[in-house]
Amino acid sequence: MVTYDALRQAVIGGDEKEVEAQVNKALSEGADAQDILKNGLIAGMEVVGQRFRAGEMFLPEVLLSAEVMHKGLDIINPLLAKTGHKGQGKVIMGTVEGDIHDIGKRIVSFLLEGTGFEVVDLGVDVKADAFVEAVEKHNPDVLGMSALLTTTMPNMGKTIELLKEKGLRKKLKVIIGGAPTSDAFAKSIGADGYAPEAGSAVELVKKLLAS
Ligand code: B12
Repeated sequence: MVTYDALRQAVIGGDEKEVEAQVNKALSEGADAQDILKNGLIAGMEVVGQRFRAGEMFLPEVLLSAEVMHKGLDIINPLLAKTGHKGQGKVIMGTVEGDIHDIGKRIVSFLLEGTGFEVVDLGVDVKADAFVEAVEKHNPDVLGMSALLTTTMPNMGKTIELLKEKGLRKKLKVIIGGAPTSDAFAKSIGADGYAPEAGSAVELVKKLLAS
């Protein structure tokens, strides 16, 4: 059986070469790409999140861990696509205008991809009209918006209003997240759902698409 201890430690320690070596080792031992993502890369990042909240890790270390996790994901991404895992639906993700925080949004995107969703990540500082253009272009099942600043949260509502204006709102589900947002805020702007972290974000998307 493949174990992911060393891979998790390499993510936590921000060791790029070791992450790549451990991902390749797991693959050569026959591990499933989705398993590597969930039990190695994301599990390592979860520890980073816990340590960061506890004040045991600092920002530059968190950023480094997120970066090396991405390197590991680059190796398995083509395999996730190849195994036909992408059939669950399409999700557009982005951080709203004025906001460049993307660590949490990327984790949500990784986890959705690892669970079989096709994710179009628009990046950070995404204006309402750019979200709407992307919806017109990609025709997603779900639009996910992230905001980490209280000053940029209102831009989520702006996007929803613009979707309504263009007659697109009913064609998709809209979900939001990011530390300052909440269930009550989601309701107040007319979003379909809110999730506090990446695991529950995946559950939320599945639930919304099943309803
Ligand atoms: C890292 C960080 C940065 C980095 C961002 C790097 C990057 N590439 O993302 C840098 C240094 C660039 C930065 C800059 C700034 N930051 Co900053 N930053 C943070 C910090 C320390 C951590 C955020 C983070 O990554 N958390 C870890 C991730 C994993 O958690 P998360 O983002 O919450 O995501 C999880 C959930 O929220 C959820 N989720 C997230 N998105 C979504 C989306 C959907 C659809 C769903 C369903 C779920 C979901 O799932 C994720 C995974 O579980 C926070 C403090 C904190 N404790 O939150 C401050 C913080 C957010 N920053 C803050 C500020 C003020 C700023 C600056 C304005 C500072 C300045 N004066 O320049 C700038 C703003 C720049 C801008 N225009 O955006 C404040 C915001 C205060 C407020 N109330 O608005 C905070 C809270 C710090 C503080 N206590 O003052 N920052």
